[in-house]
Amino acid sequence: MTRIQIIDSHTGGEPTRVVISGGPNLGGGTVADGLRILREQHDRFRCAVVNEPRGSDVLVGALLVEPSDKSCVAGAIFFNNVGYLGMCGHGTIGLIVTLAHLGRIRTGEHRVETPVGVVTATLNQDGSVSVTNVPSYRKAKGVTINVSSADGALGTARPTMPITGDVAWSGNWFFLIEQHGQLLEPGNVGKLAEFTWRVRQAVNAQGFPEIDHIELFGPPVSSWARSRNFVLCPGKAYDRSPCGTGTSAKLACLAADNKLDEGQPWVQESILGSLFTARYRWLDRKAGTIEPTIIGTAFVNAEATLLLDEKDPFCWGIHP
Ligand code: PYC
Repeated sequence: MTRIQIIDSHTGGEPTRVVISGGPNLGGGTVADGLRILREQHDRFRCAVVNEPRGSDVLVGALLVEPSDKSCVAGAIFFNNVGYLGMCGHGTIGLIVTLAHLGRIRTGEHRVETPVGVVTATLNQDGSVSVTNVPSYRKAKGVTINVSSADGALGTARPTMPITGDVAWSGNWFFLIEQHGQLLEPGNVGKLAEFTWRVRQAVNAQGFPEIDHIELFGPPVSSWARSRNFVLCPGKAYDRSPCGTGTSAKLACLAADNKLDEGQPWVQESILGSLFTARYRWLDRKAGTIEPTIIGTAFVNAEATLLLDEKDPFCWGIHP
């Protein structure tokens, strides 16, 4: 019987499962090397931790590993129901609150090594966490793709509609859309997931195979917020939080369009109404590269040990 010790939390409704012990040996190199070994040699571990019957499509895992950069308090590899993330904003907030829960860190600044670089997370006095993300930028503005329509008569070519968005990097790849004709309401998440999945297929097929997240924007409900979003994650689940990397990507686009000044707050509302406050500083104005900081709150909601019994036919999870 293999035992895996976990701590669950949620950040604005989006769950994070931190694996604190029982993970595979990843060789002791950089966290980027560790991700490669985990993906190539131990992918069933990812599946066992986050997929059914122990998890669900929406769960994001964070495997705590030894950082190669000794200025870091921890290394983290983030993963989901279908694969791995470069960075995860809500997951880093959950990880920091989990480390504090374990008594491993106190309030103040902590560095975390991720596969795409070191991020800085500050556990604030009020319990919130500020995450300064990896350098972020907009790669392409106003990209128009042809998205197939949901319905089409059987046996006929499906009609398509043009959708325009921006492509940005913020630790993951995003396609960000302002004009989409969709209602961003919790009761509409099924339709939104279906629409954004078709967008993802189109944008991947039409020149951007690397894009793994699709983000829609609309008017907020909260008077504090500047915008509401809906973010489709790579495995078809939607982000319950405003998405840390998605909000970073939004800031990169706002900065590039001169729509938000350096240091000014941007409050991003999720489809559920949870909020992140974000700011950026320019790293290279000419190249359009920013350093985003996202502030959010997480709550620990479970401490558990996962049991992996090889006799169990679903010991290594149910593959989607
Ligand atoms: O907060 O960056 C994020 C994130 C990515 C996927 C789910 N959450």
